[in-house]
Amino acid sequence: MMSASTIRLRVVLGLLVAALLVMAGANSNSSYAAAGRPGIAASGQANPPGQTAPTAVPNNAPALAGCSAATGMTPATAAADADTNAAVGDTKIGVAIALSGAAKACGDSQRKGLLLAQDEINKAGGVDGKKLALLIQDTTSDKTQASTVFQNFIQQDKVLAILGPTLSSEAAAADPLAQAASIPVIGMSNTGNGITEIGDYIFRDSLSEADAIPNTVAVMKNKLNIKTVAIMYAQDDKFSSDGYGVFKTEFGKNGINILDTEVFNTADTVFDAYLTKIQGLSPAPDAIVVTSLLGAASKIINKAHDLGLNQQIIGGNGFNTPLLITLAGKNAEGAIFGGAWSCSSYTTANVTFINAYIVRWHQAPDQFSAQAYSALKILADAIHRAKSNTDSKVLRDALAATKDLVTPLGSFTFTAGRNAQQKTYIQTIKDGKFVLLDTK
Ligand code: 1QQ
Repeated sequence: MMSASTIRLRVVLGLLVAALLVMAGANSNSSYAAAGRPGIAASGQANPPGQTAPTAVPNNAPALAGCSAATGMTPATAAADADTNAAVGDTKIGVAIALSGAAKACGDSQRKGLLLAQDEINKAGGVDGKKLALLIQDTTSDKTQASTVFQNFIQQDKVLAILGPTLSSEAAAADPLAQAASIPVIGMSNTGNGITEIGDYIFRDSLSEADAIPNTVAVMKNKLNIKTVAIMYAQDDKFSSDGYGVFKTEFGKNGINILDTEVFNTADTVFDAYLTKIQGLSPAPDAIVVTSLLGAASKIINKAHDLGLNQQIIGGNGFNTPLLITLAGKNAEGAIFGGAWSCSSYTTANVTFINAYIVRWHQAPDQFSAQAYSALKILADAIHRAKSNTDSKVLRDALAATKDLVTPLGSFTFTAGRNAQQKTYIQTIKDGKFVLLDTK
């Protein structure tokens, strides 16, 4: 029989251990500067720099708020947002995003995701005591300007790494410059083919359309019983034309017949002729597939509705922003598309991100802000593990070694090819909100 004193001793010891654990938890939230070592999060995963231990998962209210239409989404003004401030000793990161032009909506979301992540990291003392400075430059959605921005980051600003550019078209032109200069790049929204094949300094945390679209097509076949389609894409945009290629291949594999293909340019604003031709098809296609950026996609959806075309609309990565609801309104209801992030994913990291984003920007985040936010956290974690904020070669290797990092995108690991590997969320728009499509 255990003596009274032994029991008392054990209780005291137990309380002591618990107190120590709590104190260890509190410590972990301070910056690397203070503790110099990562803390422990609920998942047992090390806290990346600047990420507070996840709060308890609240019920679904915040997430639902995160799924709403893009209320209050104010397009950024390029000039005002170009930030080149870096204090001596700061770790300089180049950010090449589209703050004007065809991809402006995505660039604005990326800027907001990055600034939120930067706030969190720097408020926690930065990475190993050094603040992250984001040198934000507007690529204007143009590949030549994107290359100029990269060149300036490499030759003038001597950045440690580059985040961006927004479009695959821009990346195909600019990324080789960074590869040649051995400057690591993380693409945050590049979903086109062959981006990371540009070289071993090129990474992306954005799921490629080559990975996402086969899942969308499987749903078209197995869940929606679609047998015939008309497909529309922008020939002068790499993401759009690569997306068309993937859809075409997958339709071939799944016995889905392409009745008509309509080719347009990103700057086009009038789609009557293309849609009237589709309306004249007999038999009519079961679905209209659109792989293009947001601007053209929303105009096509509105014009199809005006012409009385009521086919199922299927989209690509360009649909992954609630601004689609703002621009196409009720006409966007029922559109189906695949993506790499969902406001309906209730992981602690995602709900925490959605909460913080809504508090910071008074609006819902989207996939592009989640990928940008995650990209800076991935980069900060790699800088910490590289134990250097000057050596891009060591950083490249640390990035390649990123494994199971907790992010709003889920547990993140780069593939051997420096791509993202994630599940595809098949979403639709219902009552003005993004919701997961029940694919069972
Ligand atoms: C790409 C895309 C675009 C939709 C990003 C804005 O997926 O260019 O790769």
